[in-house]
Amino acid sequence: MSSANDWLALGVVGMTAGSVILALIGVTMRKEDRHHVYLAMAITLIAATAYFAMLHNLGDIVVGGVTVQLARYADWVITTPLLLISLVSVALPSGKSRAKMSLLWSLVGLDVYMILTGLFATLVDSNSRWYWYAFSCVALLGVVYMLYGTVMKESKKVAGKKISQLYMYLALYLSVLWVAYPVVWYYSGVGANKMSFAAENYAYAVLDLLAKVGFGILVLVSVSRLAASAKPKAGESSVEAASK
Ligand code: RET
Repeated sequence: MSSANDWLALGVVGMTAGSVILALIGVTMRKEDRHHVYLAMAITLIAATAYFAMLHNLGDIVVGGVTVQLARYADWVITTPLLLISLVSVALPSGKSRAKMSLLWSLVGLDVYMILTGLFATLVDSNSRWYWYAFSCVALLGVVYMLYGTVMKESKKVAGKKISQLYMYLALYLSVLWVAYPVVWYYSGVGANKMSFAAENYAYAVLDLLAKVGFGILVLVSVSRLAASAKPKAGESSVEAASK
């Protein structure tokens, strides 16, 4: 395996197989917890179609001699907010946190800004691209800061130790992976151009699979464990039960 198309095909197969795995875990879960499954599957199914588009060069454009895959940014602008919603739905049980919606929308706003400024950095064919890159990186730092600061504080306050600890592990997993994206971008053809197109596609495919399928499995398995230990009542979600 070495060409970009091989890695894009891996993306299609991995995201599709990942969706099936998430569904299989999902059928073993309580119906009160299934919203976690639908969100996780929406993320992997959207990515599967984005990889399908990229495999067929749909949305590919050339900027300064370098191929840019617009389908990647279309995928990210939809799925990264969904990933944040998935994370926050573990941190803050609904009905308990008054701050939940404003925290969520601030995170989503910052995140969309991060992807759009990253897209501008990719489209601008001059050195000013590095300003857009810097704006995007600052937004990523803002997202990470909010996850460890405001959201963590609120989670400790309304959801207790068990949930806020689980949230911390999930946030750590997510942020370590997310920080690797600008590093790949930096070395790729649109950045410092020290990486081949195939290597760029390999790196993004591996990161995307870990950030979407890996993260989804982690969330579903964690919520299933809560269901076993927290003894939720009928109609009550396991996160809610565990946050008493
Ligand atoms: C770009 C380039 C500009 C600088 C920054 C970036 C960040 C991208 C991120 C993407 C995350 C994608 C995920 C996909 C899931 O599968 C746009 C690469 C900061 C953080 C999690």
